[in-house]
Amino acid sequence: MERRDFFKKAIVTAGAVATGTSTLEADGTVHPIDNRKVSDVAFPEKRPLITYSDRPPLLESPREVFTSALTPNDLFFVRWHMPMIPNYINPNTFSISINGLVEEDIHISLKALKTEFKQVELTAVLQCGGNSRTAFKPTAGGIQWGIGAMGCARWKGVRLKDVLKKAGLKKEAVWIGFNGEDKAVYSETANFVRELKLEDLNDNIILAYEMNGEDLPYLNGYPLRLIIPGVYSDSWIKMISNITATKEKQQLHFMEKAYRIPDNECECETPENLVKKTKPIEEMNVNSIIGYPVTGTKVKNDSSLVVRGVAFDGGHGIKKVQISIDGGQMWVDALLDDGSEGKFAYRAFTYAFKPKNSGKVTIMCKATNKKGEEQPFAKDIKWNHGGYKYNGIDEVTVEVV
Ligand SMILES: Nc1nc2c(c(=O)[nH]1)N[C@H]1C(S)=C(S)[C@@H](COP(=O)(O)O)O[C@H]1N2
Ligand SMILES: [Mo]
Repeated sequence: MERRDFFKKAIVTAGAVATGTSTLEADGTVHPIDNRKVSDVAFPEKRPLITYSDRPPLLESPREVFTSALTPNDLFFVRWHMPMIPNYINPNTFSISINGLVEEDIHISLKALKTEFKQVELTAVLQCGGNSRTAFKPTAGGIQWGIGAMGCARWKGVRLKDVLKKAGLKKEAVWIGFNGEDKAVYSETANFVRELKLEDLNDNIILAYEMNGEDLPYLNGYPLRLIIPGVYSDSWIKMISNITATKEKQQLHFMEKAYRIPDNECECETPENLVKKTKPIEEMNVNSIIGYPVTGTKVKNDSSLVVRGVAFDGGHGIKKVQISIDGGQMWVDALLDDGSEGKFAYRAFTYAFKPKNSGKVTIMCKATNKKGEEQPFAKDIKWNHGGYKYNGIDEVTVEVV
């Protein structure tokens, strides 16, 4: 499909897509980080999602999505920084350029990427560093995401390493910069450019053109994006058009100012005492989310309720997920899926029980990874000004009737 006039189409299809998806509508019952509703309108290739902005598109997946190890493309969250996103990409002429400290400046077409390089596939969680930011008190700067600025997909593409090899990196190259097709409105404003240190390059970093067996959705970076398993997605450049090798670190707004946390043991600070020395957010910490039931669900007394959710970390692997229905005093192991999607993927979990009393019951889930790291209680989460890396124990409250 040629993505012609993408945003024009958005306006036409919006109304049509919105009807018939009522199962995903939030019920409006309030949980501190769970009180938002899906929009009445949808973007092309997307079902209605929680919408923070339509230019640039900022769309969050509702909680109900997190019951399986793979997130459907049309329910996958969307985050762009720049309002100027091309509304037309021609896959027949699209190419990516590689320049800077390379033997030869080259362009590689999408077709050449798909046919002349080794194709690889892996499953990985894509999570914004600011996921669940709204749980930080006092309010931290940035989009007030609930729990749904994340998703997990099977990505297919080529190794970044192989593409760089084709251009021939010069010995002096230390940094690799990535630029997408999106642009700031004013030329003085920084574009969304990110860098990787060459020494951090590994076989799992890929340029992907497929997501869950289909072309990337336009809003998730069609036709090509970077995948860096295990780390927060701020460097997973979408609609990638250029790769530049340099010796010196470029002084980039989105590297030096944004997406950084205090460089101290607790990675924390207070609004009164902001920490000057900062570091990039990088590796994802251990986390888990309940997808079903959602807060406000009515469940029958003494009949079986199956709690479902997902757990993940930065690639060490999930050891266990535990459930508590007594406010976090007693914890019982949930059942984990077989883990066949690999160490960078969600582990889906289930836990069945029969509520024994009517009234409100709060269900909590807590993941522990193979390094022994476990999620802290929400009240013990330490603050940082950007509201990054939240991984407090998740909870939903149901009504037993
Ligand atoms: N070109 C481009 N790539 C980008 C961004 C962007 O603004 N422009 N945002 C990054 C951030 S911060 C996130 S969280 C992810 C979001 O990916 P998604 O929209 O596919 O969910 O894309 C990353 N890649
Ligand atoms: Mo992000």
